[in-house]
Amino acid sequence: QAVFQSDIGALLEQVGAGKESLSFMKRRIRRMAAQWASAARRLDDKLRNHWREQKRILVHVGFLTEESGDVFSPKVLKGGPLGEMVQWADILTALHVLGHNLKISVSLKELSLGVPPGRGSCPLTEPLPFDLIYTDYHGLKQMKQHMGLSLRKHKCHIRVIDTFGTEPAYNHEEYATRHGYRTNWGYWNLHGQQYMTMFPHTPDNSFMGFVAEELNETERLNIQRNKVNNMAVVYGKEASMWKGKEKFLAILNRYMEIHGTVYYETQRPPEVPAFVKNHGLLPQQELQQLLRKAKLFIGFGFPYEGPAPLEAIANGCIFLQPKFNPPHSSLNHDFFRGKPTSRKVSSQHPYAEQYIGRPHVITIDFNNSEEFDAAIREIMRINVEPFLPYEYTCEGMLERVHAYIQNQDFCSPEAPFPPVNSSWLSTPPGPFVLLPNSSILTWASNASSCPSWPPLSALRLLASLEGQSCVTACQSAALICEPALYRFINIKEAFSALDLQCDGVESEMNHLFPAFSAEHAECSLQQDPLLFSCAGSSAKYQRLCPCRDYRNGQVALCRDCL
Ligand code: U2F
Repeated sequence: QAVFQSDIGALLEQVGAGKESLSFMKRRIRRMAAQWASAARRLDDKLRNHWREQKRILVHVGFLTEESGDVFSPKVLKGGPLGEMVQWADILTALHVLGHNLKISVSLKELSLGVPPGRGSCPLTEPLPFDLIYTDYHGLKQMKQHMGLSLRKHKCHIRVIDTFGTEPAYNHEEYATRHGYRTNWGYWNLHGQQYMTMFPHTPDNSFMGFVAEELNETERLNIQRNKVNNMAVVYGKEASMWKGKEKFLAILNRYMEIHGTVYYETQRPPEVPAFVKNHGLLPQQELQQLLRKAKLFIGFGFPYEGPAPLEAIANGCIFLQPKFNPPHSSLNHDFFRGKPTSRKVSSQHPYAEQYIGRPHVITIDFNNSEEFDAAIREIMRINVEPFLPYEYTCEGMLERVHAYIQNQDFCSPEAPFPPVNSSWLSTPPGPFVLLPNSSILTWASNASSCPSWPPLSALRLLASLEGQSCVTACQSAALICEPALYRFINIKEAFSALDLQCDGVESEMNHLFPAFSAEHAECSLQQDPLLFSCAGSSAKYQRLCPCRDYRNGQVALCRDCL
């Protein structure tokens, strides 16, 4: 059984040393230890009667290995990306605090150290001495090189930490190759939910996340007392992120004192105007202090989808950011080009825009100077409280990771795709039941004995509009698309339950299926479960969507998921 542990000594020792990235992660783990410990106590109380199995877990951080080139470590103190390091530090802490048996590897050499003595040099051969392996795309490549064929056998144990997400159409080797979805990141034929993202970008992947600092009552009061109404901090620790932003900075400078945390060597970078008070790159802790005083945290479009806006909002800032019209994506923007997703990024930080919103987050068209000017004046006028969504607190992350570890199963032969039991399809009452006053169908209770996570009781079936994805269709019913439940609705009875009359039923590999084509009165089922996908739409199809409810502040989990 896994027992919560709040002492982080053993974890720090395992993380090792010798790289700036590791030092950054260790500082973070130390700084947040007390917060994790109290979250663990709260979760322990909440889960009191749950048996939690202790897992043997290998964490292989591929992007930090020399063999992958490790471009991140040398930039830690120079304004390079820290988001990934923040996330890995938090993943390690969460797994440790949950009481699992961890092995950490940041080099190919260490990858071999996990082997019980006498089993050869690679730990990842038979029998696999781990229940779970957390890695990233770099690590996956390395394991393929070192495990050869056995990777295929063991890949159900793997979880890939993947910042921006991977959609099923890109993940499926044959489909990606045939339909132009091949990218350099690969087509690994994993289950979509084995990819774990930094934000809940797409329900096709699992949302791993990270944490931000939480405030106690005294800190909250102090923040309210010490807020400086005309103080702004610019989001962007690298000078290039400020390039071409003179116009906005000049407008902002009319109203507010502007602070920056831009890395520099000897002189102020030319991109940062003289009226900006530049502190240079700050240690995380000092950045938090600066954010506690500031009223506004302003983004100029890059970096995309990082942790800093959540930290700013958690410290009582308002986050002002540009809307992207048209949205940025791998189809039209260099940064996303070649990434295995066609997700449309509607602003610098869609999570902040869609999940948090006003008054904490204001998303506007920066090309409209009047709107920009008005937003700044509004920000100086309004008061906001510090805010952190539950899913980004330590307790929220522990709860989510716990639920994944105990329930997600991509290995059992009957999971994730057991055959549909024909008795559930019998009529009356049939597998689906219409909820009163609604067009959403729920699975009949006589099927609730079917083992599934999320449980079948959470399933709500609906048909999207033509041209609408299941992500959007479920959202518009205040639900979330749940790819793990597709297998239950990939049956012809689902069409009739929704009053969609099929002249013909076919089964094909297409990431939009199951779907209905009104023009041909044709019902199409999905042939390959790996292609079940919430993302994707076509004007030709109304898609069938398995939606579910979610917990307030914890979108990854349905109400009955714990
Ligand atoms: C994102 O990476 P970034 O590292 O650019 O993300 P940020 O939001 O800027 O912040 C990461 C952390 O850097 C810290 C801050 C955040 O936790 O507390 N920091 C700091 O310690 N000192 C400072 O002066 C300023 C910030 C994203 F996370 C990556 O996944 C993407 O690859 C990248 C590009 O889109 O953006």
